[in-house]
Amino acid sequence: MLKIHHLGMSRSDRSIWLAEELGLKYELVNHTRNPKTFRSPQSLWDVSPMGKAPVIEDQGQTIPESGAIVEYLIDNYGEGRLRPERGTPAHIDYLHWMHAAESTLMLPVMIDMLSAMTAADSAGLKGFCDGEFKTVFTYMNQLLIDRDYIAGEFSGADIMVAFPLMMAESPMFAPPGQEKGKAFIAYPAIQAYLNRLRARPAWVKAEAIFKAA
Ligand SMILES: N[C@@H](CCC(=O)N[C@@H](CS)C(=O)NCC(=O)O)C(=O)O
Repeated sequence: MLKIHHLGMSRSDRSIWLAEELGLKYELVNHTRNPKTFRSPQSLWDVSPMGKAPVIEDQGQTIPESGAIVEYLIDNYGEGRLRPERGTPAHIDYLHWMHAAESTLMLPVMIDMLSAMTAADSAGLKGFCDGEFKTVFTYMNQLLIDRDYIAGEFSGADIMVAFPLMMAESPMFAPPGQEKGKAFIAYPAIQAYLNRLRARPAWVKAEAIFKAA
């Protein structure tokens, strides 16, 4: 059976949410962060080559990296669901956002978070993050005025982009010109999109699972 290794407050939320969207049977294995360093415990290093969450085990294979896991589960168990048809513009959007989620979108979120956590903030870093937030949020907001989901229909790309967007909503962040915890006041289409995602039954179920873990 599919095994999902979960670390609290981590990208492994994506794997659980996707498994719920696809109606997959899986075993959840919980790992607890070191309370002082917030890093992975040895138990996760024992299964994950770089000690990172998420990681899954399926059919004798160990698969790390949340984007790879999302693509693997959809390719193998999606039966055509959660992925636009290849050769269509929607499929290009799907690939774009599947990969932008952990790069263009996640980079300023991570820098901002690490700056706050380590008190290593600087005007240069803040200027970089603010510019990146403005670029990516403005573009996403524009796209989401005309579509309900980031590649048209709901897909794995939404599961990927939701995580950094939800991180940016955290009270730790204050993207350009906004109060902390109110990241999307100036981007109402993104806010409406997050509300739509949070109303999905599979999200509601997954959120209860990873909060209880
Ligand atoms: N790009 C990777 C990032 C993996 C990653 O950094 N995971 C974090 C949790 S979100 C982690 O395992 N942190 C604990 C540690 O590095 O010790 C992915 O998307 O899977």
